[in-house]
Amino acid sequence: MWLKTHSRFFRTAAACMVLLFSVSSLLSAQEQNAVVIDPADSPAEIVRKAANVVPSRRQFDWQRQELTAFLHYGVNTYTGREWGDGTESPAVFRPAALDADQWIRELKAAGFKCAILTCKHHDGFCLWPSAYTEHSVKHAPWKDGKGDVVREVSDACRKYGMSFGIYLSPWDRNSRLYGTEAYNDYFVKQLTELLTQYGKVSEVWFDGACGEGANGRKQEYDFVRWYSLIRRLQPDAVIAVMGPDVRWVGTETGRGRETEWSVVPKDNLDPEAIAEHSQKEVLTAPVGDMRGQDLGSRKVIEKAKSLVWYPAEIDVSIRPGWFYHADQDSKVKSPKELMDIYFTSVGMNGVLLLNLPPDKEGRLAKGDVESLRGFRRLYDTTFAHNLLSGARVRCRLSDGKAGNVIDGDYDTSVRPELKGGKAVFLFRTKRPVTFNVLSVQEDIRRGQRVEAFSLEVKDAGGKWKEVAVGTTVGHKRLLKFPTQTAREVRLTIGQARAVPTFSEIGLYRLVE
Ligand code: FUL
Repeated sequence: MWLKTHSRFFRTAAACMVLLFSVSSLLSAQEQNAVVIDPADSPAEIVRKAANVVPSRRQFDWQRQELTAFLHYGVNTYTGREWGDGTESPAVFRPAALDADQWIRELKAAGFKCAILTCKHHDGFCLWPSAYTEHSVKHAPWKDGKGDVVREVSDACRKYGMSFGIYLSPWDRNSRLYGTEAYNDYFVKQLTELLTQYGKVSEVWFDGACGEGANGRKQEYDFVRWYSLIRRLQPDAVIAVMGPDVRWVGTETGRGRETEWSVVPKDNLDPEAIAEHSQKEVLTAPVGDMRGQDLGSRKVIEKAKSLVWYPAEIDVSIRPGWFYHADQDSKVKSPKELMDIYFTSVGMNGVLLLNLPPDKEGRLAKGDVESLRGFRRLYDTTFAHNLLSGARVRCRLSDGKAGNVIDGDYDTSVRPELKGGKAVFLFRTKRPVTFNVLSVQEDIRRGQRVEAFSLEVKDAGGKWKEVAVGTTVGHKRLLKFPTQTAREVRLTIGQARAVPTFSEIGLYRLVE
């Protein structure tokens, strides 16, 4: 089923691609998240350019959230399907005790920063009373047709200080307009409702699926128009997946890449457009298959025509399906599995988008809530205290104070001096510490630069022993290794594209 989803995603994404356009919203010089590669650029110049591509403000804010949630909810919750066909009667939508407050309260308590609701999935049923279709909650028995799930979720997000995001499926198997130019107008009207009537929206998630509509026709999506509408109405919102700001990691397993570059080639960018509007943002829809293992190595960027900051989002469901199915109650991922996913998503320079599907009653099911709470307990026990805090830190620095990397504050950082392309941080703790996790964070506002690093501990005989190696770091890289006890550890940056800026370095103990 999921493989099918993937292949459909890419077949249809390819068919629905939009090439390029530029909009006039200004980026400051420091916020340049795209660069043109000149055919005459030497490999060293290309590496230098890559090292200086940085996230836009909205991409940076998005990345710092680390944990975001998906809420798949709609007629499928009641029909037991994953993809509705658009013929479902609104009468099936009858939650007995819809409690959006509970969804958001639990997510907040688990450390999540944003919730993205499927306002409309492929079946076309709208969870808000859209003025432009009858296929919505306004014809559902729930609250006598006066209900609005989007309102309840966005209000709850505001109440708990969470960001709110929308999933609006371009593929609509209900609308009779689908497959005609009028559908793009319809989509713009629906987007406008969602972007203007529910307060701040921080993420807009576009799926690549572009199947046939009720009349057997396919739609050519007007992504260009949608993007510019979003930029105008919600300029801080990132546009994800079939969007220019956030890239789909390429799996739905919760696993990113060991080597995850946020700076990748985007060859559909028009170099002239970037050069001409060098202070302006250039937007594109994603092109091609970005599921490969190597998206941004030196070998790959050398062949690029342009490079952009395009970070990975890792979407995965807490259950086998995206929507709630009672027969999957025994297949909810355990706290340990969620913790593993944290390591392979956030810990691999990505943002986790974990799906929690509300059940037929309209609540997060007991098992899901228990797992979520268990995950949080495990997270807190592991990461509450950096075992390096209070340690003596030695490093040849070009900027900042060495202690900045262990002060728990992402905003204070250091830049080591690179000697022969390498840098070493030496930590000496007051007492021996026992750990099995290394956490390293670059301040990505200064670019993503580390290409290789390793961790060594000094053993009882005074010998250095390597315990972990990694490649890229980016916003966060977590490495697990066999438990060590030591007082002296050293982190070596073996290769970097330019002088990296480190925000935080930590050692932790994960008890599984
Ligand atoms: C896919 C959709 O087809 C699934 O139903 C789900 O919404 C997932 C997040 O994206 O492409």
